[in-house]
Amino acid sequence: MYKLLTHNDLDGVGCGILAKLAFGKEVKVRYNSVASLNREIEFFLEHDNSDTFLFIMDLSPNKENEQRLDNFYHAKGKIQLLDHHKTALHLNDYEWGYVLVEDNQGKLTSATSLFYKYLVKHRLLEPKDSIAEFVELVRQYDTWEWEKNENHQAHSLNSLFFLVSIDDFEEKMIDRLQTSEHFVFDELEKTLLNMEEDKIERYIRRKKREIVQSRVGAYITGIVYAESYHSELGNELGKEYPHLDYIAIIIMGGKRISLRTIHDHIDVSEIAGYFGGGGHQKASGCTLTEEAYNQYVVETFHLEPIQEDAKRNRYNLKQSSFGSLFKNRNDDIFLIYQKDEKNWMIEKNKSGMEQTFTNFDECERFLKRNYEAWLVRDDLFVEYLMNEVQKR
Ligand SMILES: [Mn+2]
Repeated sequence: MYKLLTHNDLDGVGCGILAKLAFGKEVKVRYNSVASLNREIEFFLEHDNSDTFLFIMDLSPNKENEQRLDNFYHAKGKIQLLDHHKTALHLNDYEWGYVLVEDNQGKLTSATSLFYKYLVKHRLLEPKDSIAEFVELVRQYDTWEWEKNENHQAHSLNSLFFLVSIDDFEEKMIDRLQTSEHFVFDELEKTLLNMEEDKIERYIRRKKREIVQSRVGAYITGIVYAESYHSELGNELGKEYPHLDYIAIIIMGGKRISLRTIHDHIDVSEIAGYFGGGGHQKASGCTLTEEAYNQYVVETFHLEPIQEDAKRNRYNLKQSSFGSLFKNRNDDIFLIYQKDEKNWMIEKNKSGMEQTFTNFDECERFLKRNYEAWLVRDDLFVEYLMNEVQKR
Protein backbone atom coordinates (compact mmCIF):
# COMPACT_ATOMS: atom_id res chain seq x y z
CA MET A 1 0.00 0.00 0.00
CA TYR A 2 0.96 3.59 -0.59
CA LYS A 3 -0.19 6.76 1.12
CA LEU A 4 0.24 10.21 -0.36
CA LEU A 5 -0.01 13.39 1.68
CA THR A 6 -0.02 16.37 -0.60
CA HIS A 7 -1.06 19.99 -0.95
CA ASN A 8 -4.62 20.95 -1.90
CA ASP A 9 -3.58 23.30 -4.74
CA LEU A 10 -3.24 22.39 -8.43
CA ASP A 11 0.38 21.25 -8.04
CA GLY A 12 -0.46 19.09 -5.02
CA VAL A 13 -3.51 17.57 -6.68
CA GLY A 14 -1.40 16.96 -9.81
CA CYS A 15 0.67 14.64 -7.58
CA GLY A 16 -2.49 12.87 -6.41
CA ILE A 17 -3.54 12.29 -10.00
CA LEU A 18 -0.13 10.86 -10.91
CA ALA A 19 -0.22 8.58 -7.85
CA LYS A 20 -3.62 7.21 -8.84
CA LEU A 21 -2.44 6.67 -12.43
CA ALA A 22 0.59 4.77 -11.11
CA PHE A 23 -0.87 2.81 -8.19
CA GLY A 24 -4.63 2.71 -8.83
CA LYS A 25 -6.46 1.35 -5.79
CA GLU A 26 -3.18 0.69 -3.99
CA VAL A 27 -2.81 4.34 -2.95
CA LYS A 28 -4.67 6.50 -0.46
CA VAL A 29 -4.39 10.19 -1.23
CA ARG A 30 -5.04 12.95 1.28
CA TYR A 31 -5.11 16.60 0.22
CA ASN A 32 -3.94 19.04 2.86
CA SER A 33 -3.68 22.70 3.61
CA VAL A 34 -0.30 23.82 4.88
CA ALA A 35 -1.76 23.69 8.40
CA SER A 36 -3.29 20.20 8.32
CA LEU A 37 -0.23 18.27 7.10
CA ASN A 38 1.24 17.75 10.55
CA ARG A 39 -1.97 16.22 11.92
CA GLU A 40 -1.99 13.81 8.96
CA ILE A 41 1.63 12.81 9.52
CA GLU A 42 0.96 12.12 13.20
CA PHE A 43 -2.13 10.09 12.28
CA PHE A 44 -0.10 8.07 9.77
CA LEU A 45 2.69 7.32 12.24
CA GLU A 46 0.24 6.25 14.95
CA HIS A 47 -2.40 4.36 12.99
CA ASP A 48 -1.27 3.27 9.53
CA ASN A 49 0.37 -0.03 8.75
CA SER A 50 4.15 0.37 9.03
CA ASP A 51 4.56 -1.39 5.65
CA THR A 52 2.73 1.45 3.91
CA PHE A 53 5.01 3.58 1.73
CA LEU A 54 4.48 7.24 2.63
CA PHE A 55 4.86 9.98 0.03
CA ILE A 56 4.79 13.64 1.07
CA MET A 57 4.56 16.19 -1.75
CA ASP A 58 4.66 19.97 -2.04
CA LEU A 59 4.52 20.53 1.73
CA SER A 60 6.95 20.37 4.62
CA PRO A 61 6.49 18.92 8.10
CA ASN A 62 7.32 20.85 11.26
CA LYS A 63 10.49 20.18 13.29
CA GLU A 64 8.91 17.59 15.60
CA ASN A 65 7.45 15.62 12.73
CA GLU A 66 10.68 15.86 10.77
CA GLN A 67 12.28 13.98 13.67
CA ARG A 68 9.41 11.48 14.00
CA LEU A 69 9.57 10.75 10.26
CA ASP A 70 13.32 10.25 10.46
CA ASN A 71 12.92 7.81 13.35
CA PHE A 72 10.27 5.94 11.37
CA TYR A 73 12.61 5.83 8.36
CA HIS A 74 15.47 4.41 10.43
CA ALA A 75 13.11 1.81 11.87
CA LYS A 76 12.80 0.58 8.26
CA GLY A 77 9.79 2.69 7.38
CA LYS A 78 9.42 3.78 3.77
CA ILE A 79 9.13 7.51 3.08
CA GLN A 80 9.79 9.78 0.15
CA LEU A 81 9.28 13.53 0.37
CA LEU A 82 9.49 15.62 -2.81
CA ASP A 83 9.24 19.38 -2.76
CA HIS A 84 10.35 22.47 -4.64
CA HIS A 85 9.93 25.18 -2.01
CA LYS A 86 13.01 27.16 -1.15
CA THR A 87 12.05 27.14 2.52
CA ALA A 88 12.13 23.29 2.53
CA LEU A 89 15.74 22.90 1.31
CA HIS A 90 16.94 21.76 4.76
CA LEU A 91 14.95 18.54 4.24
CA ASN A 92 17.64 17.46 1.78
CA ASP A 93 19.66 16.53 4.89
CA TYR A 94 17.43 13.46 5.29
CA GLU A 95 17.79 10.40 3.08
CA TRP A 96 14.03 10.47 2.51
CA GLY A 97 13.90 14.14 1.52
CA TYR A 98 14.46 15.50 -1.97
CA VAL A 99 13.95 19.22 -2.50
CA LEU A 100 14.86 20.83 -5.81
CA VAL A 101 13.89 24.37 -6.76
CA GLU A 102 15.53 24.46 -10.16
CA ASP A 103 16.66 21.51 -12.33
CA ASN A 104 20.09 21.20 -13.98
CA GLN A 105 18.83 22.99 -17.10
CA GLY A 106 17.82 25.99 -14.98
CA LYS A 107 14.11 25.18 -15.25
CA LEU A 108 11.98 25.80 -12.17
CA THR A 109 10.44 22.61 -10.83
CA SER A 110 7.06 21.82 -9.29
CA ALA A 111 6.03 18.94 -7.03
CA THR A 112 4.08 17.37 -9.92
CA SER A 113 7.06 17.57 -12.28
CA LEU A 114 9.40 16.08 -9.63
CA PHE A 115 6.95 13.27 -8.88
CA TYR A 116 6.45 12.44 -12.58
CA LYS A 117 10.23 12.13 -13.02
CA TYR A 118 10.43 10.00 -9.89
CA LEU A 119 7.64 7.63 -10.96
CA VAL A 120 9.03 7.19 -14.48
CA LYS A 121 12.59 6.69 -13.20
CA HIS A 122 11.47 3.99 -10.76
CA ARG A 123 9.35 2.37 -13.49
CA LEU A 124 6.18 2.91 -11.52
CA LEU A 125 4.51 4.82 -14.34
CA GLU A 126 4.74 4.41 -18.10
CA PRO A 127 5.64 7.78 -19.71
CA LYS A 128 2.98 9.14 -22.06
CA ASP A 129 2.48 12.36 -24.08
CA SER A 130 -0.84 13.35 -22.51
CA ILE A 131 0.58 12.92 -18.99
CA ALA A 132 3.80 14.77 -19.80
CA GLU A 133 1.74 17.64 -21.26
CA PHE A 134 -0.51 17.79 -18.20
CA VAL A 135 2.54 17.78 -15.89
CA GLU A 136 4.13 20.62 -17.86
CA LEU A 137 0.93 22.73 -17.64
CA VAL A 138 0.85 22.25 -13.87
CA ARG A 139 4.54 23.14 -13.61
CA GLN A 140 4.15 26.30 -15.69
CA TYR A 141 1.15 27.41 -13.67
CA ASP A 142 2.77 26.70 -10.31
CA THR A 143 6.01 28.49 -11.21
CA TRP A 144 4.12 31.25 -13.00
CA GLU A 145 6.26 30.55 -16.11
CA TRP A 146 3.04 30.37 -18.12
CA GLU A 147 2.80 34.15 -18.18
CA LYS A 148 6.21 34.69 -19.75
CA ASN A 149 5.46 31.88 -22.22
CA GLU A 150 1.91 33.15 -22.78
CA ASN A 151 0.74 29.62 -22.16
CA HIS A 152 -2.89 30.37 -21.35
CA GLN A 153 -3.74 26.68 -21.31
CA ALA A 154 -1.78 26.43 -18.06
CA HIS A 155 -3.79 29.25 -16.52
CA SER A 156 -7.02 27.68 -17.78
CA LEU A 157 -6.12 24.38 -16.14
CA ASN A 158 -5.92 26.12 -12.78
CA SER A 159 -9.21 27.93 -13.41
CA LEU A 160 -10.88 24.61 -14.22
CA PHE A 161 -9.41 23.19 -11.03
CA PHE A 162 -11.26 25.87 -9.04
CA LEU A 163 -14.50 25.50 -10.99
CA VAL A 164 -15.10 21.90 -9.91
CA SER A 165 -14.49 19.94 -6.71
CA ILE A 166 -11.12 18.24 -6.17
CA ASP A 167 -12.81 14.83 -6.55
CA ASP A 168 -14.42 15.77 -9.86
CA PHE A 169 -11.22 17.30 -11.15
CA GLU A 170 -9.23 14.22 -10.20
CA GLU A 171 -11.71 11.87 -11.88
CA LYS A 172 -11.92 13.97 -15.06
CA MET A 173 -8.15 14.25 -15.39
CA ILE A 174 -7.42 10.58 -14.68
CA ASP A 175 -9.92 9.54 -17.33
CA ARG A 176 -8.55 12.02 -19.86
CA LEU A 177 -4.91 11.12 -19.26
CA GLN A 178 -5.67 7.41 -19.58
CA THR A 179 -7.74 7.67 -22.75
CA SER A 180 -6.29 10.56 -24.80
CA GLU A 181 -3.01 10.81 -26.64
CA HIS A 182 -2.81 14.56 -25.97
CA PHE A 183 -4.10 16.82 -23.25
CA VAL A 184 -6.97 19.07 -24.43
CA PHE A 185 -10.04 20.81 -22.99
CA ASP A 186 -13.48 19.84 -24.31
CA GLU A 187 -15.94 22.35 -25.79
CA LEU A 188 -18.01 22.83 -22.63
CA GLU A 189 -14.86 23.44 -20.60
CA LYS A 190 -13.67 26.02 -23.13
CA THR A 191 -16.95 27.94 -22.84
CA LEU A 192 -16.89 27.84 -19.04
CA LEU A 193 -13.25 28.86 -18.95
CA ASN A 194 -13.88 31.94 -21.10
CA MET A 195 -16.63 33.04 -18.72
CA GLU A 196 -14.33 32.41 -15.78
CA GLU A 197 -11.53 34.51 -17.29
CA ASP A 198 -13.96 37.46 -17.60
CA LYS A 199 -15.03 37.01 -14.02
CA ILE A 200 -11.44 37.00 -12.76
CA GLU A 201 -10.75 40.18 -14.71
CA ARG A 202 -13.70 41.98 -13.11
CA TYR A 203 -12.69 40.78 -9.66
CA ILE A 204 -9.14 42.08 -10.11
CA ARG A 205 -10.41 45.45 -11.39
CA ARG A 206 -12.41 45.85 -8.19
CA LYS A 207 -9.45 44.91 -5.98
CA LYS A 208 -7.28 47.51 -7.75
CA ARG A 209 -9.58 50.10 -6.20
CA GLU A 210 -9.48 48.55 -2.71
CA ILE A 211 -5.75 48.10 -2.10
CA VAL A 212 -4.08 50.28 0.55
CA GLN A 213 -0.41 51.17 0.93
CA SER A 214 1.54 51.03 4.16
CA ARG A 215 5.05 50.59 5.47
CA VAL A 216 5.32 47.22 7.20
CA GLY A 217 8.78 46.74 8.70
CA ALA A 218 11.30 47.75 6.06
CA TYR A 219 8.90 47.38 3.14
CA ILE A 220 6.33 49.48 1.35
CA THR A 221 3.48 47.01 1.20
CA GLY A 222 0.21 46.82 -0.69
CA ILE A 223 -2.55 45.31 1.45
CA VAL A 224 -5.79 43.92 0.05
CA TYR A 225 -8.56 41.65 1.35
CA ALA A 226 -9.47 38.80 -0.98
CA GLU A 227 -10.69 35.24 -0.71
CA SER A 228 -9.98 34.11 -4.28
CA TYR A 229 -7.57 34.21 -7.22
CA HIS A 230 -4.52 35.06 -5.11
CA SER A 231 -1.84 34.43 -7.66
CA GLU A 232 -3.62 36.35 -10.41
CA LEU A 233 -4.38 39.16 -8.01
CA GLY A 234 -0.86 39.38 -6.58
CA ASN A 235 0.59 39.49 -10.05
CA GLU A 236 -1.80 42.09 -11.49
CA LEU A 237 -1.63 44.37 -8.44
CA GLY A 238 2.15 44.06 -8.44
CA LYS A 239 2.31 45.17 -12.06
CA GLU A 240 -0.25 47.94 -11.57
CA TYR A 241 1.65 49.36 -8.58
CA PRO A 242 5.33 48.49 -9.21
CA HIS A 243 6.43 50.97 -6.54
CA LEU A 244 5.14 48.53 -3.89
CA ASP A 245 7.69 46.01 -2.65
CA TYR A 246 5.13 43.26 -2.32
CA ILE A 247 1.41 42.60 -2.04
CA ALA A 248 -0.11 41.08 1.11
CA ILE A 249 -3.45 39.40 0.42
CA ILE A 250 -5.43 38.99 3.63
CA ILE A 251 -7.74 35.98 3.74
CA MET A 252 -9.88 36.83 6.74
CA GLY A 253 -12.04 33.69 6.67
CA GLY A 254 -9.06 31.37 6.55
CA LYS A 255 -6.96 33.57 8.86
CA ARG A 256 -4.07 33.49 6.42
CA ILE A 257 -1.93 35.87 4.40
CA SER A 258 -0.66 35.30 0.88
CA LEU A 259 2.44 37.28 -0.06
CA ARG A 260 3.36 38.04 -3.67
CA THR A 261 6.04 40.13 -5.32
CA ILE A 262 6.98 40.79 -8.93
CA HIS A 263 10.43 42.07 -7.92
CA ASP A 264 13.63 40.02 -8.05
CA HIS A 265 15.20 41.89 -5.14
CA ILE A 266 12.42 41.06 -2.66
CA ASP A 267 12.09 37.62 -1.06
CA VAL A 268 8.58 37.15 0.31
CA SER A 269 9.44 33.68 1.66
CA GLU A 270 11.65 35.48 4.21
CA ILE A 271 8.79 37.76 5.23
CA ALA A 272 6.42 34.78 5.51
CA GLY A 273 9.14 32.96 7.46
CA TYR A 274 9.18 35.75 10.03
CA PHE A 275 5.51 34.97 10.76
CA GLY A 276 6.11 31.22 10.78
CA GLY A 277 5.16 30.56 7.15
CA GLY A 278 7.18 29.88 4.03
CA GLY A 279 7.16 29.30 0.30
CA HIS A 280 8.93 30.71 -2.72
CA GLN A 281 10.86 33.91 -3.33
CA LYS A 282 7.95 35.48 -5.25
CA ALA A 283 4.99 33.66 -3.69
CA SER A 284 4.62 32.63 -0.09
CA GLY A 285 2.12 32.50 2.73
CA CYS A 286 1.70 32.43 6.48
CA THR A 287 -0.93 32.31 9.18
CA LEU A 288 -2.57 35.55 10.21
CA THR A 289 -1.01 35.46 13.67
CA GLU A 290 -1.85 38.02 16.33
CA GLU A 291 1.29 39.95 15.42
CA ALA A 292 0.59 39.81 11.69
CA TYR A 293 -3.02 40.80 12.33
CA ASN A 294 -1.86 43.89 14.21
CA GLN A 295 0.62 44.90 11.54
CA TYR A 296 -1.41 44.21 8.43
CA VAL A 297 -4.98 44.75 9.61
CA VAL A 298 -5.23 46.93 12.74
CA GLU A 299 -2.51 49.37 11.71
CA THR A 300 -3.89 49.84 8.20
CA PHE A 301 -7.65 49.61 8.65
CA HIS A 302 -8.18 53.38 8.65
CA LEU A 303 -6.23 53.94 5.41
CA GLU A 304 -7.84 55.09 2.17
CA PRO A 305 -7.20 52.95 -0.90
CA ILE A 306 -4.39 53.87 -3.29
CA GLN A 307 -5.65 56.45 -5.75
CA GLU A 308 -5.23 55.24 -9.35
CA ASP A 309 -3.39 57.39 -11.90
CA ALA A 310 -5.63 59.23 -14.37
CA LYS A 311 -5.85 56.88 -17.32
CA ARG A 312 -7.51 58.83 -20.12
CA ASN A 313 -5.31 61.92 -20.24
CA ARG A 314 -4.13 63.51 -23.46
CA TYR A 315 -1.87 66.18 -21.92
CA ASN A 316 -0.81 65.20 -18.43
CA LEU A 317 1.18 62.16 -19.42
CA LYS A 318 4.07 60.35 -17.78
CA GLN A 319 7.52 61.23 -19.21
CA SER A 320 6.10 64.31 -20.93
CA SER A 321 8.47 67.18 -21.76
CA PHE A 322 5.93 69.66 -20.29
CA GLY A 323 6.27 67.85 -16.99
CA SER A 324 3.84 65.45 -15.32
CA LEU A 325 1.60 66.64 -12.53
CA PHE A 326 0.86 64.53 -9.45
CA LYS A 327 -0.95 65.22 -6.24
CA ASN A 328 -1.51 63.51 -2.89
CA ARG A 329 -4.20 63.42 -0.21
CA ASN A 330 -2.76 66.46 1.58
CA ASP A 331 -3.28 68.40 -1.65
CA ASP A 332 0.45 68.73 -2.19
CA ILE A 333 1.19 69.24 -5.86
CA PHE A 334 4.21 67.55 -7.45
CA LEU A 335 5.66 68.22 -10.87
CA ILE A 336 8.10 65.73 -12.33
CA TYR A 337 10.24 67.18 -15.12
CA GLN A 338 13.45 66.59 -16.96
CA LYS A 339 16.03 69.20 -16.00
CA ASP A 340 18.74 68.27 -18.48
CA GLU A 341 20.12 65.24 -20.35
CA LYS A 342 21.01 63.40 -17.15
CA ASN A 343 18.74 64.74 -14.45
CA TRP A 344 15.10 64.48 -13.55
CA MET A 345 13.68 66.57 -10.75
CA ILE A 346 10.54 66.94 -8.67
CA GLU A 347 8.94 70.22 -7.62
CA LYS A 348 6.81 69.99 -4.50
CA ASN A 349 4.28 72.80 -4.23
CA LYS A 350 6.36 74.72 -6.78
CA SER A 351 9.70 74.51 -5.01
CA GLY A 352 12.36 72.10 -6.18
CA MET A 353 13.10 69.08 -3.99
CA GLU A 354 16.72 68.33 -3.21
CA GLN A 355 16.79 64.80 -4.62
CA THR A 356 17.71 64.28 -8.27
CA PHE A 357 16.93 61.21 -10.32
CA THR A 358 18.27 59.68 -13.51
CA ASN A 359 14.90 58.99 -15.12
CA PHE A 360 11.17 59.53 -14.84
CA ASP A 361 10.43 56.11 -13.36
CA GLU A 362 12.72 56.76 -10.41
CA CYS A 363 10.95 60.07 -9.70
CA GLU A 364 7.56 58.42 -9.88
CA ARG A 365 8.63 55.55 -7.63
CA PHE A 366 9.95 58.03 -5.06
CA LEU A 367 6.72 60.04 -5.14
CA LYS A 368 4.48 57.04 -4.84
CA ARG A 369 6.48 55.38 -2.09
CA ASN A 370 6.90 58.51 0.03
CA TYR A 371 3.86 60.64 -0.76
CA GLU A 372 1.30 58.25 -2.28
CA ALA A 373 0.83 60.73 -5.09
CA TRP A 374 -1.12 59.98 -8.25
CA LEU A 375 -1.14 61.42 -11.77
CA VAL A 376 -3.94 64.01 -11.88
CA ARG A 377 -6.54 64.43 -14.60
CA ASP A 378 -6.04 66.74 -17.55
CA ASP A 379 -8.41 69.47 -16.27
CA LEU A 380 -6.29 69.98 -13.13
CA PHE A 381 -3.12 69.98 -15.20
CA VAL A 382 -4.47 72.59 -17.61
CA GLU A 383 -5.58 74.76 -14.69
CA TYR A 384 -2.10 74.49 -13.22
CA LEU A 385 -0.46 75.53 -16.48
CA MET A 386 -2.85 78.49 -16.94
CA ASN A 387 -1.95 79.77 -13.46
CA GLU A 388 1.71 79.47 -14.29
CA VAL A 389 1.29 81.45 -17.51
CA GLN A 390 -0.73 84.19 -15.81
CA LYS A 391 1.96 84.73 -13.21
CA ARG A 392 4.52 85.57 -15.89
MN1 LIG B 1 3.93 23.53 -5.66
